[in-house]
Amino acid sequence: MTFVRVITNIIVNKTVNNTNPNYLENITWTINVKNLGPDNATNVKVTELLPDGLTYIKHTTNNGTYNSTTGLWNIGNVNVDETATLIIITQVTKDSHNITNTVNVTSTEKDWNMTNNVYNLTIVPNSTDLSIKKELSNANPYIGDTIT
Ligand SMILES: [Ca+2]
Repeated sequence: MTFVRVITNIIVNKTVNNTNPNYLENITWTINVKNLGPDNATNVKVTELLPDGLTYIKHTTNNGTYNSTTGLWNIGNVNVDETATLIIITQVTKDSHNITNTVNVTSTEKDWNMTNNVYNLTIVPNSTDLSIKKELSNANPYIGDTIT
């Protein structure tokens, strides 16, 4: 009598359409989860909790449901060579600080390679320092003064 052990290799990755956005700009995150096998995966769950500085706007997915409050993307089954995609649009609500967005994936089956189950992506928003403050020729103008 032998037991056949079910083994999968789920991988997750993430891209963003702009790693150097402006303050209050909307940016689009794309998260892909793929099953490299050899077996099908069930109860696949992804944690994609938006960090401070990213405000949720909307999302779409081809598989499962995403809850922006809990950050849980509940995919369910991912068969071998299938890819599930989640696209999230966020607004950048923090400037001058790096923002790291982490995602990780789990499944019921044993994943023989856990190193590709987590993906971090960091964006660097532009500073909102108003250049006009720095470039005023006269920082304390009087009424009638000409400021260049
Ligand atoms: Ca894996």
